[in-house]
Amino acid sequence: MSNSIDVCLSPKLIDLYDLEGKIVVVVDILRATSVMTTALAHGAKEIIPVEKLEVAKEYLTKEGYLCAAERGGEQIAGFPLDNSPFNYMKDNIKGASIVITTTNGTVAIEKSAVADQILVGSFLNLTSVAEYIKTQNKDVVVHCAGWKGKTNMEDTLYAGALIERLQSTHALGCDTPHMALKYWEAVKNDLQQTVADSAHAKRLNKLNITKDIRFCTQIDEYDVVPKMEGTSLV
Ligand code: 3SL
Repeated sequence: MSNSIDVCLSPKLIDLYDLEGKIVVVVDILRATSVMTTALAHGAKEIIPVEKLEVAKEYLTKEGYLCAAERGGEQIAGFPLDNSPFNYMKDNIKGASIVITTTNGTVAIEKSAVADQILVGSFLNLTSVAEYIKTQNKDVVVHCAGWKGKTNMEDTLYAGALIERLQSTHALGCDTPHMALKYWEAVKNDLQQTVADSAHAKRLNKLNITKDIRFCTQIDEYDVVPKMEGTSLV
């Protein structure tokens, strides 16, 4: 096995990882990377992820962009789109250039900039991302977006699920990939309930956002492999 896979559990830890020459798979199961996967699967032309709200606001007055902004789970006033995957399946998504800023997911994408390739992963496109990686002969770092610098269950579980699919081609780096894999193996048969019990699911429940949680834990709903090309995911 000549390639390796490692897991960074939070954007606050990403400076500890050498990303140069590697594939970084950014994951924010609830909900940013599940939304991005859904939008591209429903025909979006591109997604422009931006970390800063002020930068996203600049696109509001530019022609040809559909803008989305979320902080703390809630839609930011003045932006036409929120961060629910169900709003990225509609007719207006087809062919759209979507600009999106979210609490954690877009932060993790920007902090992965030096990687050779940045992919967006979710349970919705789990196997497609794994199969793509197998064609690349590159080391991989799974970059979990977490929540405001803290680790979360659902992104760690995704890392474990991806490692399960890549363990025949990628050696496990330090302890984190082993931890993620063991955690995934322990709960994978009860994924929906496990994620439903997570801190962010509880936060979303308080905002009456419930059906998104179940949707984002579906495996292999789509076959897209979102990849950064310049400033856009395509
Ligand atoms: O943190 C993020 O990037 C968002 O996905 C959070 S939320 O699911 O929209 O609350």
